[in-house]
Amino acid sequence: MKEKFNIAVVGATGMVGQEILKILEERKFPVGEVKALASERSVGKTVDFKGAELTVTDLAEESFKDIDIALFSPGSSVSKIHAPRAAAAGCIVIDNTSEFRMDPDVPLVVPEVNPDAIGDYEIKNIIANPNCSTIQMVVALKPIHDRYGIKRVVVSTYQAVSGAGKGGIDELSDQVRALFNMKSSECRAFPHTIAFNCLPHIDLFGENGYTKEEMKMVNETRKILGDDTIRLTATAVRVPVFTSHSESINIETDAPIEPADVRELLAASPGITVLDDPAELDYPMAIDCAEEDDVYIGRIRRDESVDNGINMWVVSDNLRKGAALNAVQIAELLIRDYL
Ligand code: NAP
Ligand code: 3JM
Repeated sequence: MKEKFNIAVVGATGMVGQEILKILEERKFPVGEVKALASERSVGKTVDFKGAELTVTDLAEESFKDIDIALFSPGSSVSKIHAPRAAAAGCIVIDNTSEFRMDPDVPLVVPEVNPDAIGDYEIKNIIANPNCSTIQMVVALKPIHDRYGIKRVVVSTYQAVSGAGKGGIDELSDQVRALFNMKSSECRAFPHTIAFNCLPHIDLFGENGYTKEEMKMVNETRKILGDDTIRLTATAVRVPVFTSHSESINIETDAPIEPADVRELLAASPGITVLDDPAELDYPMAIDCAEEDDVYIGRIRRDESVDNGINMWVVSDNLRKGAALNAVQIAELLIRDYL
């Protein structure tokens, strides 16, 4: 293994890019040169890394020269053009957008679930990071699928505004301030007022009546678990929370399933903390999971309406495990096992 790797962070001024820089530093990723890239709007700005300031540049022909790994989060239309360019220049791209996730030649990876898929990175030199809501769900589903066989999943999400980037965070805080001052508030990042509201609408609607966000959960889960037979239906809801997505997940299994066994199984599984003591009012909550790495699971209980069923509540920091941390974990496995 090389001792140090040159890294480019594309979208370095954004919510995900900022978190990537923080996590590379926290986890002591063996970095050589680190390049911060964003749009023309940010040229000349600086971002912090390891106590120093990196000057932001925009994407150019030579941006990826001598870069080993490029972590992309600039939005799907930008990744579509620039990720293949970076890959052609010889660097390995880990892309956070939805652009390449369903490409059969691009591995879609959650390290706790399907780490071996990384081995296919060489086909296109691109590895895709799943959607934030998919990641925390599959971390919870994988141990249950392996032991009991999952037949069907019904999931409803309660997604934080930071999932919509800087614009989402600004919109919630601006609207809360405006409403308290009895002023009208604008909607830019979201289709309706998000302050003191819930919007059953994330990303665009498709012809089947589902949103793209909901269909990402269906299709990505099947690809990551390598099982096209799992039936899954999702409702994705934006809620006025800054950080962490919460999910209510109902699972029907082939084999009989007991809540106490599931608690034990999940507590022993990688990347999961079980927090499930209703008598003590202990269950995962968005504000407690912010800035944490694990997927937190509680409210584990029998679904009394079917023979083999379980309900649970799954919460994780959408910018960390849901995006930046998962991407850096992929990079860690890549350098450990393949480079
Ligand atoms: P954000 O806070 O709005 O940041 C967007 C970033 O992209 C900024 O750094 C921005 O630079 C940069 N950018 C925009 N247009 C660009 C261009 N033409 N060329 C180069 N850079 C450009 O959004 P975010 O929350 O960080 O999310 C960014 C993307 O990551 C999303 O669009 C989504 O595709 C993906 N995402 C993935 C996950 C996941 O993997 N699970 C989760 C959340 C988001 P400026 O500051 O210069 O505008
Ligand atoms: C999370 O540019 C875009 O279309 C980005 C939309 C977006 C995505 C996506 O589709 O890549 C915003 C927030 C995601 C995601 O992780 O799927």
